[in-house]
Amino acid sequence: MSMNNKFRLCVFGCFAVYSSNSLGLDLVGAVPYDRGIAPRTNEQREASYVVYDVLAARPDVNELSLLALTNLDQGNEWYAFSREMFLYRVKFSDASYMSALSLTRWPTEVNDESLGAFTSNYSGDWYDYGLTLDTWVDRKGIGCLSDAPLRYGDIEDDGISELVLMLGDVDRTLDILVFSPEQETVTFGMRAAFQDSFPAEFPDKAGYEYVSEIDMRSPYPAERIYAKVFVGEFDGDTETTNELIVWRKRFNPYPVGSSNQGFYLDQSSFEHYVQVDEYQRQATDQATVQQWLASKNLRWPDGYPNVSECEGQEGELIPEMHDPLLNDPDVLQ
Ligand SMILES: [Ca+2]
Ligand SMILES: [Ca+2]
Repeated sequence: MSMNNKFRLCVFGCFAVYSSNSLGLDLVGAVPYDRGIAPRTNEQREASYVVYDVLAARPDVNELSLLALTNLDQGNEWYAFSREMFLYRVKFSDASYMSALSLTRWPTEVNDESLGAFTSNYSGDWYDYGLTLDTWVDRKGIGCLSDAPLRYGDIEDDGISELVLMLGDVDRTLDILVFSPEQETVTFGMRAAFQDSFPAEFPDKAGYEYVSEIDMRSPYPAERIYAKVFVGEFDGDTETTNELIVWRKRFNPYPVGSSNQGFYLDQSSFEHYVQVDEYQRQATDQATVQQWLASKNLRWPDGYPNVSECEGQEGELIPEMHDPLLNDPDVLQ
């Protein structure tokens, strides 16, 4: 992530530039497998055919589920991402298959018990909370970020590019994964959003104006959980150059009969990560981490993801993550 207050995205090889008043990851979209509609260079076009043919020749690959590919604008190795959550690596020069990685949620986040309330629901395991990529016509992904699921960029400005995956199960979840080609592994992952919130059909019976999708008449209250990531030097230790702060918020609905409408902030979390091989959570206490953000005047809207890519909404703050209905002064400008 650069500090130049620019948000740059190139979803279809088009290098659109969105200005933003906040920090943003400088990411470029991969070349989509869209039958050649989006503009691309001759090299990208040729590589898309070569990679497709290499993968189609393998019985263990469903080439029809390929979504996008990139070589991170350098070199001979191309990465192709499939809807089935595989990241394939193919060498262009001799059309050779190199590897496949089945992507999962980041174990460091999943296994951190202190984050359970921020990354999953409590109303039962009624759908898969793994990685899913799904968009419906009437339920676009959060900020429409998962419309361009494979991107790349140098997130820490350390001269080495990473792949960044934006994976959403319609508007229920948004997971962000960082894959290091150098280390051949996922180095960071974050459940940026978990939403399960619908207006109750029978609020008096449910006890809440907003309830879980599991059953509109059920007593399960809605859940809205968001996370933002900040990149920079925070701890004053020049040995640790690649640092991340993750700021999470969990919102619960007010009960029926409350004088307030909408949601209230139930819990927050401030985590400090330092890259060793992958990013590792530090023991830094949360008040200190919160103070680091405050001392740099970094606010909730500054954290990534922040800017919507939905049609007609481009460059605006993602509405769900900055919603007045959350009754939280942090999430507003
Ligand atoms: Ca980097
Ligand atoms: Ca440091």
